[in-house]
Amino acid sequence: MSRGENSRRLFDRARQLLPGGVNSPVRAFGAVGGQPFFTDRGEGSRIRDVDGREFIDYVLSFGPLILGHAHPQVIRAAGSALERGIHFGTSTVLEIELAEKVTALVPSVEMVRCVNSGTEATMSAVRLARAVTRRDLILKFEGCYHGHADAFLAKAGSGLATFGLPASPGVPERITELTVTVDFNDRDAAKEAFAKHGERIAAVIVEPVVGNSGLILPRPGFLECLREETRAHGALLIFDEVMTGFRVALGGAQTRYSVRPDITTLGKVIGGGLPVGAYGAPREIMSRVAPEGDVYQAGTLSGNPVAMAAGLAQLEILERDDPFADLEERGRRLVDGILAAAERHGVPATGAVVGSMWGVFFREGPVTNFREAEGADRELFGRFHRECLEGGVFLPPSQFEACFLSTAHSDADIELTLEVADAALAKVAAHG
Ligand code: KE4
Repeated sequence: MSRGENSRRLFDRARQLLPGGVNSPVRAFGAVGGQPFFTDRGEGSRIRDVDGREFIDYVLSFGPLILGHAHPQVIRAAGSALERGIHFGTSTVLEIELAEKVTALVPSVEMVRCVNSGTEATMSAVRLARAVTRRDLILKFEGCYHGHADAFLAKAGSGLATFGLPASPGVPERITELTVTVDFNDRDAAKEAFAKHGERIAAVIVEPVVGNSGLILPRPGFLECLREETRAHGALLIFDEVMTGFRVALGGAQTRYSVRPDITTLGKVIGGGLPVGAYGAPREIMSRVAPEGDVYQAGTLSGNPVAMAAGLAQLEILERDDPFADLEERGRRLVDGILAAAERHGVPATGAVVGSMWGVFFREGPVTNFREAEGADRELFGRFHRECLEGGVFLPPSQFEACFLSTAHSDADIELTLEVADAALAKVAAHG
């Protein structure tokens, strides 16, 4: 197996031109160590790097590629759109067709606006919620990631339900003072935040299943509590389904958990791997968005026909096949197999599965919020990640990321992955 010389040389070149050598921080493998690799091509459940090494891929571009890499129907759809021109600065029928598919599949969404990233979707959803409610405060949850807009780069204040502090230089304190952060799955904390700030809260924004702390499932009643509290205090409930949309069920987490948000944000799967985000809501809310309404939001390449075609092709296949039960069964086999191996090798571990998302924490379980996720053994996760990579399995390069499955992952892929994970755990356990 090549030692990754070509990736090493490319990374050295990249670091001269791109901050950290990457266009998104997680790709630099800072959380797991080792040499980040450059991918040459992807096919089905696998990717091949520039040194010819092949990996079974559980990152899948951090969610979008639920049908695996280079699915023939997705490639054909995008290629056909491409041959007719890349973008026109006018509308195309593909934008209507994608909107029809999203509104048909996501129960709470009657109208939708496409943008170019999940961050654009969530920042636009917050602006819309502030306009509709004429309030400024946002309530979010520790460990939930909603993209890199200033409002979201807030960490919890000193006391419970106090105003946020900047989580990054360059984010003004007066912006994060408008963001209150409490623990995910903590109903009392959410209720206290409403008791303290209720009449000023424009919206709650939440990942209904957290995929950005590792995978953390909502406790029974938690999402219902957010629905009740927002309704009681005249705030809006935003489900950030950029990751969970079309990943945990065909209609997203709101279908799986039977809780209807006021605004839904989407991304990843709906672009088929091309840059697409979206936000949607009932007509009375979305009609406030320009040019029908007065809430401004725009984007040069929003609704790009090539991206619309790729996303539509994925959604049509998901709607036809509804593969989520099968994906969840494979995820369950993966997690159960890894946990059994961890037990055999004396490594504390806990895990979760929902739809096509799965995850393992190296600590005693369960993990119900970000603080508990932080208690996992991240150094051990880093060694496990590197050993799996050596064995031909690519996991997300951070303990705080969810793992993904695609319809292209075969039973043989699952079996091989469990063999690699067992060997990796034997090595990390021996390392002490
Ligand atoms: P983007 O702006 O990266 O397209 O989407 C932001 C976003 C919003 N909401 C949720 C729930 C998300 O998971 C994301 C982005 N997810 C990360 C994965 N942890 C993207 C990977 C990356 O940052 O490179």
